[in-house]
Amino acid sequence: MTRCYIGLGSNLADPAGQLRSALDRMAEIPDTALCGCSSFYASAPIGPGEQPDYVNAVACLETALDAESLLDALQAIENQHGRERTLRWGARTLDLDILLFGNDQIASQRLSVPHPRMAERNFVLEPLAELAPALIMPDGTPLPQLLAQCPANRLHRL
Ligand code: A4P
Ligand code: MG
Repeated sequence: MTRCYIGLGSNLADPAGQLRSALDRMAEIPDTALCGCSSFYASAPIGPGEQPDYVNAVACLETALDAESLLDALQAIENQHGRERTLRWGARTLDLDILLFGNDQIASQRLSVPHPRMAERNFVLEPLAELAPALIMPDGTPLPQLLAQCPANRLHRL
């Protein structure tokens, strides 16, 4: 089994409800167990134009799937939640990102893991630290060091 961390984000159509429903669906992914979820956080949007605030959280999964099969399952859940891919970093009903997949470092056509922008995003690092405060990144960097270096973006726990 591989322990992985999934970033959840939504800023459209009842964001907290989208996250709760996504967690229910994630608990049903085959050969996978949902082992925890952080608090939900409100965060200022990073991206183009005027957008509503996001609700963000991080969930922990234990899975026997490989990373691409897990991505397939997560993308199916995004699609069930009416996700439309129009503008990069545009507003969305549901975004599910694989932040970490065990200690793997993956650079394929479909996957970059660890998620390449997670170190700059307090809406990822703060909830991740709630679940795994002493986590060490695959490159050996301790999570508390990433948190200390992360730019401040408006964020509060809901
Ligand atoms: N992909 C590559 N690596 C991964 C990974 N580790 N996990 C590929 C998931 N997918 C990964 O994703 C585009 C493609 O990335 C996928 O087909 C997959 O093969 P997408 O979800 O369709 O597009 P996106 O999310 O708009 O693009 P991107 O670049 O992943 O965006 P980010 O970096 O996820 O940023 N502001 C706040 N406050 N909170 C947020 O949650 N999220 C974003 C999205 C922007 N601003 C935000 C937030
Ligand atoms: Mg995404």
